[in-house]
Amino acid sequence: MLQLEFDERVAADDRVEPRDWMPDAYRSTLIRQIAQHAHSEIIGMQPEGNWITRAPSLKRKAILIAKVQDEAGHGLYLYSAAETLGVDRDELVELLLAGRQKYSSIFNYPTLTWADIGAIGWLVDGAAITNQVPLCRCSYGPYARAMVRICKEESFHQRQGFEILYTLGHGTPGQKAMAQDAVDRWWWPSLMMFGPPDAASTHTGQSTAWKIKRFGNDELRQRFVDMTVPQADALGLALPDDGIAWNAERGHYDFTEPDYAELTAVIEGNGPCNAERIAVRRAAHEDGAWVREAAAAYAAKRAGREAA
Ligand code: BYC
Repeated sequence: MLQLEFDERVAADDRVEPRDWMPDAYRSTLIRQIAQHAHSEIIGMQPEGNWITRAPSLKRKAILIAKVQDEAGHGLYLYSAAETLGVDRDELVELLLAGRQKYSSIFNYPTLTWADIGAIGWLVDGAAITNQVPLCRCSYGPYARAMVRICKEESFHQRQGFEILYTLGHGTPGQKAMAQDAVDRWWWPSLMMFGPPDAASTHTGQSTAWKIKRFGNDELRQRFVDMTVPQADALGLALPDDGIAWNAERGHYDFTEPDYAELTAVIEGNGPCNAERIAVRRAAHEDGAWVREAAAAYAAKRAGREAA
């Protein structure tokens, strides 16, 4: 009976809310995906945060600080959405630090030059928007609602990345070369963000049936390529794939698939920056212990005052 109500709700595109009955596997796959997503936002602050002190002007610095703060905010909405499923944020952070929950592969690559900040905004946030706009229609209400605000902010992030690359691309030959180098390095990892091909994906079938994911990994990757190729033309930068060509029959751009063996290696912890990212996060968590203790002491004192 409960299962039937749940199935009907999903079939009717109604939202599942925290107090509604849901299958255990639906709950656990949501916790897995939302936690991974939250961890990605928080770890994702590192590659860009590394450039706050080196941004080339006060205006660029202020914009980058705002962007990195937005990512922290996204992490908080997502941890809150995960908590509505009965898990604790502390528990999720411990799982991340113990290497038992994942975060996006993309944040295990280094940011070598200022142009990387442009490439992250343009390509990484562009891929994120492509993946996340459909999540605004996810069957689980709190996740879907969190995604609405996140996507609005990601659109601004993508635009600022485009603008950085446009400026560099129309600057000196050295600046243009720096922009091209960043695009060359971030293109393939950005394609990998969408996950393995559907044929090799563990969760896509069930997650799309439950309307957690609205589309498979391959369809979203294709959408991203279709959106990005004309933008690269507008930037005057090349995408590092000779296989990109308009296919009139399919109505899409053909492109070369990324190296999925590299994706697997990065997911398994063997990317260029995996160890550094987790070490920095662990240190930040330990450094922040006094804030959590002070907040807990304040809450206990307040609760005591209210009870008196
Ligand atoms: N990286 O069956 P599949 C951002 C894992 S933050 C790492 O297709 P699923 C931003 C996958 O988890 C961007 N792991 O899985 C922040 C699974 O392993 P488990 C983050 C990956 O869940 C700051 C296994 O491989 N976005 O935008 O159906 C600055 C098999 O995959 C990856 C999100 O998290 C990967 N790339 O689909 C700027 C969006 N790909 O869990 C920007 C929400 C796959 O069985 N998440 N895996 O151990 C999703 O949409 C989906 O979870 C995915 C994967 C499409 C990522």
